[in-house]
Amino acid sequence: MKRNLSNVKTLVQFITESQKNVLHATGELSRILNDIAIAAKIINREVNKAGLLDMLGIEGGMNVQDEEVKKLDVFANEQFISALSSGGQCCVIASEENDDIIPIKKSDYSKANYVVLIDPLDGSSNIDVNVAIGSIFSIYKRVTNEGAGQVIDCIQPGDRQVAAGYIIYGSSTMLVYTTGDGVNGFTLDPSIGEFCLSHPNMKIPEDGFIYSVNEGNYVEFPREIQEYIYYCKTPDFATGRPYSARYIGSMVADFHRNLIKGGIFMYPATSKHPLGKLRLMYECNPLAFLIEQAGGKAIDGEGRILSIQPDSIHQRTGIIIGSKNMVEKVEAFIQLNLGKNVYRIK
Ligand code: AHM
Ligand code: MG
Repeated sequence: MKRNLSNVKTLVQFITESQKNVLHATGELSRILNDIAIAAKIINREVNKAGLLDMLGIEGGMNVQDEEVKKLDVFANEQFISALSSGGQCCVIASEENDDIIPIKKSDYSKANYVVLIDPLDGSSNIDVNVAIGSIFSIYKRVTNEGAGQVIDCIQPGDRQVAAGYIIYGSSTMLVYTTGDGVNGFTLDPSIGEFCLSHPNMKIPEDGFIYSVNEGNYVEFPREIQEYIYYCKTPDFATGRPYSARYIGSMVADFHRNLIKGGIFMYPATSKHPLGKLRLMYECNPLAFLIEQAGGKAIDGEGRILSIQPDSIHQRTGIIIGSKNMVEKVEAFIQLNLGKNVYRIK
């Protein structure tokens, strides 16, 4: 069936209309979201032709055109930094790819009220096998008053995010985001080069039938996670068990599937990663904001992800995120094991 273009709402139109509903909106956040979308389209183009252009090579090598090869994650990082630096709304960027914060030095800071944290290309081990990967972003208001942003602007608890989202480069490319008023998904229409509203007001089913975890780490998991995994596999007609196991190894892709179908994603602390593997500021907080806005839950094993007070930009955490009733079931297993001398999630 042919789509009637008059019924299509682009991301730019949606952002502009949403801004009109916010009293005293200045357009600064809208500009940042639009800049992120532009960077995402450029990254999408390179992701799509990665195999053709030898973009998979080692950074610093040469491609067939004798151009310097940049790995895609380095390329994606540069695109986001460049897009966010040029607008004048962002006072500092923190990226999973950079050890230190990236303060934005502009002569006019009057509108640089925002802080953006990015995981430019998550799941990058999946690039060279043509499996879905993603970019994740998280936006805060600055806490310092003026000048270039500082670390303190970046290490705010997740519940202070003003917007968050991700781009998934999959069988189609989607941008999904929230500004704290629900979650909306936009699919990139390559024929017009625009993200178009395709998944309005996304809600995760309260119950799900999919669990996503790297079960290869099973013996290293805390007792409660082992017990929950056993529960997932145990047949029970009333609750639809056994559940299906699905694990891509790209958090954005696992999250996106679970958001649409219902499910739970877990990356608990292990003996190899005693503080968890995934990054609080770049991966867990933004996805936790999205899941709560979609009606789900995200915990670290002791409490809500969004309530964690971070102490460094690259902090790691365990995470259990997804359908409300599934996460609450894990919480029940945690309660059962409280006080027992077992290896804890945190
Ligand atoms: P990355 O930021 O280096 O790409 O690592 C994060 C990724 C997540 O996307 C994914 O969920 C996880 O690492 C997979 O890790 P593992 O291979 O240990 O299961
Ligand atoms: Mg990552």
